[in-house]
Amino acid sequence: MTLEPVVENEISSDITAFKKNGYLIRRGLVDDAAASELVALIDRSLKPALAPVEFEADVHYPGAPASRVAPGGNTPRRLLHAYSRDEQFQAIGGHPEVVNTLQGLMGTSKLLLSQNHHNCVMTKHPGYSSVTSWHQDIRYWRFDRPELVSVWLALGSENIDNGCLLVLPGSHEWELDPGRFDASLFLRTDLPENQALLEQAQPVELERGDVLFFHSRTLHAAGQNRSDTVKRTLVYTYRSEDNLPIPETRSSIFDDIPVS
Ligand SMILES: O=C(O)CCC(=O)C(=O)O
Repeated sequence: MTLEPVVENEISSDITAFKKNGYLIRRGLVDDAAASELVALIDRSLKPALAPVEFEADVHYPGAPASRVAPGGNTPRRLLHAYSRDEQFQAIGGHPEVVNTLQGLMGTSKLLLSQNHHNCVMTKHPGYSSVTSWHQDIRYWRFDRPELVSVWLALGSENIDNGCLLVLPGSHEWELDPGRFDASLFLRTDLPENQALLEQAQPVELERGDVLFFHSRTLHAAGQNRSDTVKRTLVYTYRSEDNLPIPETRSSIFDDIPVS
């Protein structure tokens, strides 16, 4: 009798799902103790908000305070440069299960974590959070190939009520004319030809310790936090060794970190 190689099968079905959908969820990838320690660390970093910080008022997204001096203007949106802030953040960046999953999804053994993209703790506070419209992350990134993967670690429940991510499955493969996007490269929701796409939206509901892996071309969006607790998510982006940032662009400012 031959035994089924269970782990191999899981990995290959994950790869198939990722190739089809442009995203993959791995439940409970980070254990509760590590996730709780990260929550405590993040909360210590929010009061007072430790620089570098991006505020809701800086993003100018729908629902954001108009300026830093408007009501809610000092609400943090992102704790930037997460990787260099603390060893606990670094541990997640190089977490063996994260790296192992990425190697399978990206078909490479040599992975680097970008210090230039995401590399932040996204927070969504009750009261003053904003809407993120439909976009592909790659729109402002510059690499040899538009093939990066982001890792989104939920540090609490993420659902429609608190502004979880929404994705358009399979959109990483779509070739859409430039006219389907606005001047800031958000998908235009006013166009009738985009409605059929938007109807395919799926919420990515997560619990603490769950990790979403998503392709840099996957269209995604998120709503406001209408709950009464802060939502915290750690987000990193990875490239393979042979997919280089274009020199002198935003993608090449800081060195990428080898994680395998
Ligand atoms: O509002 C959110 O949580 C989504 C953020 C996002 O999509 C991004 O920063 O690329």
